Amino acid sequence: MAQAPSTKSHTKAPVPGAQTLERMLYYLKLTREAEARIEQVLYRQGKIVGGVYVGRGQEAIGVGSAIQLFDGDVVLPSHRDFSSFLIRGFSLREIFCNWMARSNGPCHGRDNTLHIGDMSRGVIPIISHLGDTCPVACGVGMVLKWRKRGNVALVHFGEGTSSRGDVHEAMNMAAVMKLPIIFICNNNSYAYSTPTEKQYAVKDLAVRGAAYGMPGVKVDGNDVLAVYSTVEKALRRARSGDGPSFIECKTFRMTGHSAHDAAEYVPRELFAKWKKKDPILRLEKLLLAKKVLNKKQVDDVDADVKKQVDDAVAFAEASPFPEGADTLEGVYCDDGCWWKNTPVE
Ligand SMILES: Cc1ncc(C[n+]2csc(CCOP(=O)(O)OP(=O)(O)O)c2C)c(N)n1
Repeated sequence: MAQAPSTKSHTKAPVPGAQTLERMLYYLKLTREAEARIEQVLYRQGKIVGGVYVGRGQEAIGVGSAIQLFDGDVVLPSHRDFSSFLIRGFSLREIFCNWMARSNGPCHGRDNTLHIGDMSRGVIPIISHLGDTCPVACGVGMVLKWRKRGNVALVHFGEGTSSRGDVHEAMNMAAVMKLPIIFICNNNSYAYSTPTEKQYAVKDLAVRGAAYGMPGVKVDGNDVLAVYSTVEKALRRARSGDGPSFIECKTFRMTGHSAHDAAEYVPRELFAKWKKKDPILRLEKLLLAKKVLNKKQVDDVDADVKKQVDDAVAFAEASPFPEGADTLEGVYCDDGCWWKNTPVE
């Protein structure tokens, strides 16, 4: 990843070039294929440790935002933002080892799913207590502001999470302190089995931005280019020192809440309606129409993605589980603890 450029130099959101468009399609497809393998194959084979939450149908949000981050920026993903991990440099091998609780995974089998993070890659691990990531984003935002390098924190959460008190407190604090944070609400229409109309009384959550004193924008979360340009504007604002933004990405959860949930409470016609707006097919169609890629190149991406997922699964399956005693190592902090020995910049 490159350094953050001067941010006051351009006022219009740039259209992504061919290389970025190709990378977007690649990460969309890689995310979809990897999650499908986890949810529809490995979970059913009993090889996944713990629950499985995927972001099928909402991949454009993570891709359209993380793809434009720089060195030193920080992302705080939600449980459905697989792509943020890939784009920030986690390998599929690491990720699959974590889902399968193998000792080669970042958690060495001590935690599972996407509960992984790495400050050197600018990723804060998912926090299970929904909403808690937003105050943490404020802490990150304060450090980034003090460092004065034009970096931002980008935090993802669902519309259900957006009703939690700590999210409101964090957004208020970020606005007052002009912290460089982008609050991205992945509004996928259901919080577990609760539809939006049973959860909040406004039509669009985006209106809340103004209530905190920050821009609030709604965007089609299934259109990766719309997400890209909306996030780009918010990034530019944050990098310039003008403070946070709130972006509501409208999308749909094309699965149950998790792999054990058949989502029988969701009317079937909603799936049919949103399938027509599939973010991957939309971008693929556009790139073919604009001749950014031809059919053979798209097929090559599909084959490459499948090969990479096959490789990661094989690697994880061949990796050992941790030894019993290892599972406690590094869980409690002692004098060798990394943060006690890390000088504060
Ligand atoms: C504080 C808290 N309450 C409840 C849960 C259990 N839980 C996990 S995901 C989820 C649904 C959250 O909905 P939303 O924020 O809209 O995100 P989505 O799962 O739709 O992406 C719930 C209730 C939790 N992890 N933390």
